[in-house]
Amino acid sequence: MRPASVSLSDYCELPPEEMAAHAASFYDKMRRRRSVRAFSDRSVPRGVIEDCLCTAGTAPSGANMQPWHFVVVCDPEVKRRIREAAEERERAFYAGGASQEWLEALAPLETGPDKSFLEEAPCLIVVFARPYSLASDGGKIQHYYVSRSVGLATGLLIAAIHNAGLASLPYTPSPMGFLRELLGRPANERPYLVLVVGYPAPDVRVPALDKKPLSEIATFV
Ligand code: IYR
Repeated sequence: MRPASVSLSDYCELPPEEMAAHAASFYDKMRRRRSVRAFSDRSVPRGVIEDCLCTAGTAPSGANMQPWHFVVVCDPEVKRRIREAAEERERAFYAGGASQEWLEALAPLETGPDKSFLEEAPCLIVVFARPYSLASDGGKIQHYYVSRSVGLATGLLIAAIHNAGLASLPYTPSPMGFLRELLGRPANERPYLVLVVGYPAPDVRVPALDKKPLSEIATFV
């Protein structure tokens, strides 16, 4: 039998200067992360992706239900089908499905219906949320705070991919229900986001965007 609780033996306190150095160097690493929309076709090591997914799986979740599932797509034919279906939806989005206000907000990103990165990138990690799971007797087990939990896991995944020296793009076709059918996923899974992963294309450019300063994103009480 597993014990109900164990000691916090993995916790490691750092002396204040080391703590400050760790915090600063992690920030320095993370502030260099950029979403890219053009990838090289070089393949990525499967073991690296597996470790990054394990990192994602360490995320906290409502009642520790871990309501996520990650489908890693490297097969060129499946990537082609995802691109085709996504571009069909994007054409409708850019041709009037999206409000004028939304399109104006997107303008600085210079996005459009062409999603060639879905085929170029070596690896698409399709993140699914599981609102419930099924017990062995077929009964539904409710999950809690599902989208918050999956968001936390996805954030860790993005950080892990960046930490490994790979680039990513969080991509959300709208609507994205087609991913469930296309990937043959069960009824208790909802597509959440596609994380496009690979090496950036050699000549890639990214929008000149700034992050808000600390004074705008935080208030100390
Ligand atoms: N899914 C579209 C639109 C889009 C929406 C948001 I919010 C973005 O931050 C970026 C794009 C697309 O990928 O083009």
